[in-house]
Amino acid sequence: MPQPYDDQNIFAKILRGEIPNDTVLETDHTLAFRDIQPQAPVHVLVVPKGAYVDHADFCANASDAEVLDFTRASAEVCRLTGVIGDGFRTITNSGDHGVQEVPHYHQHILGGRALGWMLAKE
Ligand code: DGP
Repeated sequence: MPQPYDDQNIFAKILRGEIPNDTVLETDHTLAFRDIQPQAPVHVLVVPKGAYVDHADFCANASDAEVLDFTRASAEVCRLTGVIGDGFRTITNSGDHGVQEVPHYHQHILGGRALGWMLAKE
């Protein structure tokens, strides 16, 4: 059973302008801003403005316009931050195993250095 959307989550507050952010790009349906705890020289969060809890919620319930806008915004963030040439990684965490901390769907874009293996080898 998917959890209900919590409009007090930190990204909802950022989207409402209640908390400042370092914006990289804003479009009709998407806001992209720098992560407060960057794990690489470039670490940007791409966030739909709509109230979607996680990847499954966004993919199932966002409109075509929102999905297209999000996808194009993500690509534009890569271009604006200059990571395309050397490469980058996109990550979406979901649920307990994915360790999603903020319950508003988002994509991480990481780059600016060699990022190593996708997952730590055990
Ligand atoms: P995740 O585990 O995928 O839900 O990652 C959430 C990310 O959100 C994490 O890298 C830290 C970032 N974050 C948390 N609070 C804030 C905030 O207030 N501002 C910004 N810019 N990023 C935040």
